[in-house]
Amino acid sequence: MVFDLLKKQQQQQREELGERLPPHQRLARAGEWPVLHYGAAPRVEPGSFSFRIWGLVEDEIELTWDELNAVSQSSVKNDIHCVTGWSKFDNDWVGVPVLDLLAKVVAKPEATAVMVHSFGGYTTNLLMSDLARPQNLLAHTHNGNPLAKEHGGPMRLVVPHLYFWKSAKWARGFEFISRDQPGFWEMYGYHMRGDPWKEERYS
Ligand SMILES: Nc1nc2c(c(=O)[nH]1)N[C@H]1C(S)=C(S)[C@@H](COP(=O)(O)O)O[C@H]1N2
Ligand SMILES: [Mo]
Repeated sequence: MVFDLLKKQQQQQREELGERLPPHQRLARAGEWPVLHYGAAPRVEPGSFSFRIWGLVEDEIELTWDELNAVSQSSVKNDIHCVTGWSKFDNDWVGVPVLDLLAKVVAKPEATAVMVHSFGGYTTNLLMSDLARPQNLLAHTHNGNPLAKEHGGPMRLVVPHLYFWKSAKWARGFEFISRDQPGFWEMYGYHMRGDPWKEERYS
């Protein structure tokens, strides 16, 4: 009797998890947040920080830390899915909504993709339709704490519907481009888009 109940409970848990866990992902241990990046973490100080949008835009913009944060602030809760197989549920982020920032520029009609650039040289590509989404943030706070340097502090991009390599740490700008082109990991064989629900891991 008790055993049946337990089995039923476990089954229910697996089903609930299944709805949130993309194929072949496993949940990171509670409190665990792996640090993954190529090369050394760059030192980025809010005092010398600037965020630029350039390329196929009518007028480029370059915002200081204060100007960027004055655009607007919002909170988003989401799940992280890393292509190496771990997922982390219920991340609370605070930062600048990408949509509000994009509203500051006028894209040229041929701008269909974006190269995201980071301090330190990292790049990753996104379709404009994947960048211009209400859930995307330039985040400076994670679970109530300033984003740690090793996780991309003072600011990283968060694109929750794609694998986490698209969420560029130490983000410094968006370059609007006319044709989707591979960024850093994409040149090494990672998928151009990276939808975890379709398991777009490598191409
Ligand atoms: N600037 C920069 N951002 C990056 C990377 C990187 O090498 N450099 N790695 C990506 C990859 S592959 C992953 S899985 C996540 C890891 O983020 P985390 O260290 O906060 O878990 O950052 C992504 N953003
Ligand atoms: Mo990754």
